[in-house]
Amino acid sequence: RLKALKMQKHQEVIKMIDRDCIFCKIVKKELPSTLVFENERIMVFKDIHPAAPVHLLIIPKKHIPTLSHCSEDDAALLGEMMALIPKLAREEGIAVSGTETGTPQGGFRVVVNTGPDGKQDVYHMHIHLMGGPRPWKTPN
Ligand code: DGP
Repeated sequence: RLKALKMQKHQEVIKMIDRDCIFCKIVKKELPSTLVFENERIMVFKDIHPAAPVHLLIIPKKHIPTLSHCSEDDAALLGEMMALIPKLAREEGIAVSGTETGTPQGGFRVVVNTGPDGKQDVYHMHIHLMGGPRPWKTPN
């Protein structure tokens, strides 16, 4: 029964896939990516054009075009994506340390480019996690 339920969920996810979306193809593993984390709802992989020493993309498996298309119904998914960041940051060696002593070190930026004015290029919603020692490439 649990297996049937899981299959049904899987079918629902598949139905939501946009055939021409490159990130959907990464989700389906039709395109390769350097995978960092995956569960039933989320994938994390390395950006092919890194703007910082560490540059990861955190994406929902279901096709959501932009953050502007999200609603309260997506709060749990967005929260789960955001809550992954501290763990990813520790694993990638970019977590903030030293706040207790007054000399913080490390750190990162979290960016969600949204729509043309937000300079979004790939219309499958994603969170950029960028970090590592400066300097970085200048952002647009
Ligand atoms: P944005 O401009 O916010 O839509 O960012 C899209 C990012 O996705 C950009 O930094 C480059 C990255 N990207 C585009 N195509 C691919 C791909 O096929 N694989 C990977 N790993 N990253 C990609």
